[in-house]
Amino acid sequence: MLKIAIQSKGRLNEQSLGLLADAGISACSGSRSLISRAKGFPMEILYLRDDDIPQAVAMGVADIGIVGLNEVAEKRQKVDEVMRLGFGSCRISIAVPKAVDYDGTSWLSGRRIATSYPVILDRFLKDNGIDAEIHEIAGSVEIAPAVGMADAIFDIVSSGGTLVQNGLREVEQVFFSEAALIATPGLGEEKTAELEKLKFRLRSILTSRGMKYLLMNLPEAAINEAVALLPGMKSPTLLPLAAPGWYSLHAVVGEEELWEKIEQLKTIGAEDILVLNLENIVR
Ligand code: PRT
Ligand code: ZN
Repeated sequence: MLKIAIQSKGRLNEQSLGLLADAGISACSGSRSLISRAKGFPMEILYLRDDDIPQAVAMGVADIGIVGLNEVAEKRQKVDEVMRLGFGSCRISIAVPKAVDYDGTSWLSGRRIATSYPVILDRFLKDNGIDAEIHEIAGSVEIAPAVGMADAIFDIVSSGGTLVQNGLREVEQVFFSEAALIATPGLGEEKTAELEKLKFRLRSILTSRGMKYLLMNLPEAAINEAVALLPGMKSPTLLPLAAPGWYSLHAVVGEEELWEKIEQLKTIGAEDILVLNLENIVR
């Protein structure tokens, strides 16, 4: 039976459990203990700090895990990256006090940089031939320049709000991260087969996220134009309505183009347009 490690609490916990739930896999209620048996898939769920997940998976304590790629890169453990999961997106960047006249990476030479990601920072500095002092701290990295502990920081940025609040400016985006499914290298035959089943479910969920199901009534004369606007997965579905000369048209559309398509469809005569959430796309 597969054992999956997920973050016990923190930013990735809810979305990891949400993704599993969408795939029909739920954690047994009330079990926020270290380990629980899942329902809906033969799997055990191990709750860990995110820092510990790469090592747990590398050692085979857990067969698979959901964790940020930043932790995978920082911990330098041997794990396979199975699938990117599209949430927990962030970057690790160098930021300096707003007033600093930053003129490129050479400014960093001889400076002190505070971070919780010394390994990724060290690689960036070496790649750029910069000799700077890495000051490793566990948390509240963003206050280090204000209290005189560092000249710059290297920390996770998402919206950028925390940097602004602390009078800092992002100057180098170094590492781009998102949550990923990782696995112990060389899983046995049985576990590899179980992982394939899990990947199949997750792929269908991830494909359907960001897609909407559109339904509308359409006059016969507008069919050709509507089909050209909505290529769909093969082509849109057309069903005749009881009213002569009218059809019901169904199609799947990406969220980012949804409103543009709706406006175009209205222009060619579509009426009563319904937009529905898509739960799953199985291919
Ligand atoms: O207790 P445990 O060790 O498990 O958790 P943790 O406190 O180490 O990590 P947690 O829960 O904060 O983050 C888990 C993972 O979420 C990270 O490793 C990243 O992969 C991902 N992630 C995505 C983020 C962010 N976005 C994020 N914004 N992790 C941290 N932040 C913090 C950042 O450190 C900074 O303080 O949010 C602040 C910046 O956010 P903005 O939006 O103001 O720029
Ligand atoms: Zn952590």
